[in-house]
Amino acid sequence: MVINRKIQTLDEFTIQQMRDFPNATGELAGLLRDMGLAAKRVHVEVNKAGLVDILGDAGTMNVQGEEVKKLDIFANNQFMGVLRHGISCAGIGSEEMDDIVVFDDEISMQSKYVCLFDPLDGSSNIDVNVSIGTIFSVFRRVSELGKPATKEDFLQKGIKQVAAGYVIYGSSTMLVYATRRGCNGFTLDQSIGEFTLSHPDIKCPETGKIYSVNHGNFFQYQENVQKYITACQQKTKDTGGPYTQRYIGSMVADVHRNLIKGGIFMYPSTTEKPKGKLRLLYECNPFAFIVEIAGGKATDGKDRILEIQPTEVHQRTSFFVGSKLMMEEYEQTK
Ligand code: AHM
Repeated sequence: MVINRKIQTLDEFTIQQMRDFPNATGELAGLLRDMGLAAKRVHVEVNKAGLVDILGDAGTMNVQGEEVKKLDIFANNQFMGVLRHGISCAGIGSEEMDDIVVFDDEISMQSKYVCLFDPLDGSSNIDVNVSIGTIFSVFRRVSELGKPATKEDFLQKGIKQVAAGYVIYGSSTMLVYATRRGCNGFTLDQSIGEFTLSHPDIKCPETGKIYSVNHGNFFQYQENVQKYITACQQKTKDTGGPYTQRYIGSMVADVHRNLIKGGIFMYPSTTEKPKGKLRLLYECNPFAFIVEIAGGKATDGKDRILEIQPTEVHQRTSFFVGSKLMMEEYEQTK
């Protein structure tokens, strides 16, 4: 049998990266491995979602007599479970839970990281077989090791993230994560059950032709946003266009596509949602970090997302993210 030595798994990659740092403890590599493990379990479940009639609806018993959980609850339990039982995480914050959860066993209290996540983003797409995802953000604790994590560990500016990533459950399942050293993508090779490096050193193209926004809200957006969207529609060959509108309604899928192909994603505030819809800590911060590391930009329409001082775990913000030149074009629209 010929073994393809070019294949590098997520574990091999993170361990190799760690070797460059003589003082590294391996905790971050462990945390990323844990996230990969939970992602694989969610992948299996997401791929069964269409069989819900056979396996049972949420809240009922499936054919094995097990209670069927809603996919987002299932995903939350998986990510929380691996982090609780791992050795790298002192606590979590999740879209699915009102408050942070602090792991107060002896081992977890020695861990230097906390993690925030949206276990299953794009919930409106779960039942219709459209790509959904998981988003996560990792901070180094500011509280004392050996003691329980505190809210301050979670309410740090996005710029302080040590790592951030997402998993897209799409035509294939991919895990993408960024640290200050770069952004890399791993595709799940189902034949060996491992995430393998498929998109090394991802760079967001400086510009692109895709804009992603919910057009249904057009008349609720502020004037400069309406003007920018109109300008996108008016692009011709002579002005760098024509642009294409692509909006799935799963941010993970929309931003992933624009990260790879070049584009801009916008979820502006609306008259109905003046603070925006998306969550700063586990939706916008991680994507802002990933896209900036890949060379793009992210703002709330005015200020850099990563500089916002959070005041609550479930805080919302308007969100603009994507290719550098497209973001600058938006910023210049008055
Ligand atoms: P969710 O937390 O209910 O999944 O909502 C988050 C999702 C994002 O993935 C997506 O970009 C946005 O909501 C779509 O919202 P809308 O349907 O208002 O355009």
